Amino acid sequence: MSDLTDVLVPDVGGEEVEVIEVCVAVGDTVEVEESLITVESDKASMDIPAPFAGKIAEVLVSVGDKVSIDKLIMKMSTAESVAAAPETPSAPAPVLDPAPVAVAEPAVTESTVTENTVTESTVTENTVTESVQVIEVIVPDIGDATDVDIIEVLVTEGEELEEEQGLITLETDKATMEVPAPQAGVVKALKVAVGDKVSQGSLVLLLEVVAATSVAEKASPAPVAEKAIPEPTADVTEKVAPVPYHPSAGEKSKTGKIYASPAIRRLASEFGVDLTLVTGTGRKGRIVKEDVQSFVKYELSRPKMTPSSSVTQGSGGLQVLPPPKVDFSKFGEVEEIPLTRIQKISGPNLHRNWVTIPHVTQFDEADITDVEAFRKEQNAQAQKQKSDVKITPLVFIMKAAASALQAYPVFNSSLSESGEALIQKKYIHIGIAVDTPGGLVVPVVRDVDKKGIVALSNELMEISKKARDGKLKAADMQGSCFTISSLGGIGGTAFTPIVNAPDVAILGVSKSDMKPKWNGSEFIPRLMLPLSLSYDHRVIDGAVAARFSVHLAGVLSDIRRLVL
Ligand code: CAO
Repeated sequence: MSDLTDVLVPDVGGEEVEVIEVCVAVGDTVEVEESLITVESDKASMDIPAPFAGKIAEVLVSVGDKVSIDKLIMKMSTAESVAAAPETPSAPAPVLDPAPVAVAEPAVTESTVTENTVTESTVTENTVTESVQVIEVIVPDIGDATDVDIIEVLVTEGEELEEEQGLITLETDKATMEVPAPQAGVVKALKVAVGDKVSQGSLVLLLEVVAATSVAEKASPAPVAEKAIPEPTADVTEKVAPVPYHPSAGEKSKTGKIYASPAIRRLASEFGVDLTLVTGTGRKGRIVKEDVQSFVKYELSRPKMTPSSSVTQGSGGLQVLPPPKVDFSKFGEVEEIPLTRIQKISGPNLHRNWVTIPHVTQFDEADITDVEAFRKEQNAQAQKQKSDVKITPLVFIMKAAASALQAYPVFNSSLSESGEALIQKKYIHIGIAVDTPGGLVVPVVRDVDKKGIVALSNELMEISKKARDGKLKAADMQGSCFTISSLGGIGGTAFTPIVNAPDVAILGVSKSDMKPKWNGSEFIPRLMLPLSLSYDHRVIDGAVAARFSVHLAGVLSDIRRLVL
């Protein structure tokens, strides 16, 4: 057919590339430079744009095809070419990202562009002429407002603009609005600055635009210094809120591929946006600039919630930086080991507790010399009686904690959901942190205040075994009022445990150590147990925490108070 022009793949670097998107369909009308297909090599993705404005007559490639230079991809027609054009293959210049590739560009010899003049440029195809024009962009109808402040100039001289890209932001006492580019082009001269006052008709800038015209159109010269009046993008009667991004807006690509031009990919990479998370609102789910912008706005304003970060604070609240991306293999051999199921569950909980509870840790020591002597005696007797019961320091600490919880009930409370009341518990159930091969779990020993040392020792042995065998049920880990994390069997002098919400406090226990203590006349050796009491400072005051700690240490130091 004589009215159709072949569209060929331009020089894409001498290699075969894959078609990852066909952006048009038969019957579509396209503008010059509008993307026809997007191709991707292992180095770059690039758009193959329309060499002229026209209609798509045939599409000869599909997604997944491999193409290279001079491959016929489409046939196009223009209204003008129907009458005048001989068929000549066209090789449009692709838009490349990131590395430019030599392209067989149509020769464009741009002549001087001056303000308010029209300059003709080259014939690029046998059928199409491109003319470079400079147009004046003026402030559109902005209602009754006059002398409106420019609060932002969004472009610079020489900048290449897309159609509808914001140029300036105006602010009246009623509204803010953006004046967008009426068409794509290059800013030749900016005529305004921040702080200027403008009204309808004020000159904003001179924009150099390229217009495709047919040979026939060329005969009648384009008007000198066209005035381009953009539509303002905001209602002037109201302050405009930022465009909210809605994750379900637009279409997701059905193939799972990202449909975005190199310019959009570049923009996304500048902002660190993962395009797989962006929903495209363009044709066939194509991601356009506004999609990236609204995604960024949405991400900045929304509460953060990721598998490793359970922080959920409202807008303007806590923001958590993403972890740094490091390729460790650059520095030596590595192996990726998945987190255990327990770690995946407990990690986000620990993180939430760490960042949402204002922690304070009170350190203290308890003299357990007498208790330790008693414990050893009990264990020796049990051995003689061939009993399996083994008493560790932990059960005494549990009993002492139960006594302190009774003496200072605020430690035996939880904040209500509203955060405006305390739920005071009348029972004393204590969670015990147990180290298992799969990770940390916290089974709960109930009614600690009502149980004796031997019963508690049995129960502790039982739940520790169940925990290590992975046999704990969900109910075994619910209902704690207070938690104890004992690292005393391992070592260390102190640590700062994380409060186990909804508890309001946790006791960390480190390894006891024999220390010289002054008894008023001499130093005597005493076995001292380090205690680290972390508490939620929203609920517990420092003075109460110190008293709780002193009470706890006092009970642990006095065997009579413990067994009573
Ligand atoms: N000071 C000195 N010795 C201590 C001690 C202390 N504070 N606490 C325990 N010991 C001794 C015990 O007496 C025992 O010694 P013997 O075998 O000579 O009698 C030995 O250390 C081992 O005790 P244990 O750890 O088996 O028993 P436990 O009752 O003290 O603790 C349990 C039980 C389940 C709490 C513990 O095994 C455990 O898992 N601790 C780790 C908790 C944890 O990981 N916390 C961190 C949470 S944050 O990540």
